[in-house]
Amino acid sequence: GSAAFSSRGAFILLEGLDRSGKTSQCERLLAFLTDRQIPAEIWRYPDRRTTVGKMISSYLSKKSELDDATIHLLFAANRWEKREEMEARLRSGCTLIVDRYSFSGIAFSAAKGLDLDWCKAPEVGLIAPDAIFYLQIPPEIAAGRGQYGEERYERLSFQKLVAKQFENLMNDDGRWHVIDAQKGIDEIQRHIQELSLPVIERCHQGAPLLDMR
Ligand code: FDM
Repeated sequence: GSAAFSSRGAFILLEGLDRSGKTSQCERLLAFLTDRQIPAEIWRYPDRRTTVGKMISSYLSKKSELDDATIHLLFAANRWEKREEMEARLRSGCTLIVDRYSFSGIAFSAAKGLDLDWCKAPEVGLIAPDAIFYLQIPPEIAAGRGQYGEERYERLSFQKLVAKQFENLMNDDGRWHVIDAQKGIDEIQRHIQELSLPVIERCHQGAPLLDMR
């Protein structure tokens, strides 16, 4: 489309377990949009490049220990520190394809047993996605896609708990799309593209930015 710049870009989020294929789907969606002259870029959380992100990265690679509440708040802070820039990018007309966000934050911490409402609280007021694609895959199948690495959380027993939390977070407000991540990579991508284009169009037409609540 050529009506691309009239208003803001869309915030398109991909969520799912490790090995669900989020990252390749983000890359393909970027290539697709770029081809169609739709300005877009990929963002991923955690953003390990910031000071907070470096603390998170050190925790994930088990180079440091933090209690569950503290790491939860650091992940949230890592989104807050990028909030202004995110808003500016969206308002400039750029669509953001985001690889993990608040729902990973909530699901991973709640899977450890932290109170769900407490987990949600620091996310309130962040920018909310316009569409969420949940790449759904049975944890056993994801685990079978290759050896987990050495990072924290890369254990089947824990991934099962995270999956339960994700399913619990989904709702029918129209933004959530459950995608069968066991389908072929091209089929999944076509599905994501078809669902994304009308959302991007709506945002270009001036649909207001949403807040996490
Ligand atoms: N993760 C990610 C969280 O626990 N909370 C968060 O807020 C976010 C964004 O960190 F295991 C977890 C999810 C995953 C790890 O790994 C980050 P990747 O490979 O960078 O997605």
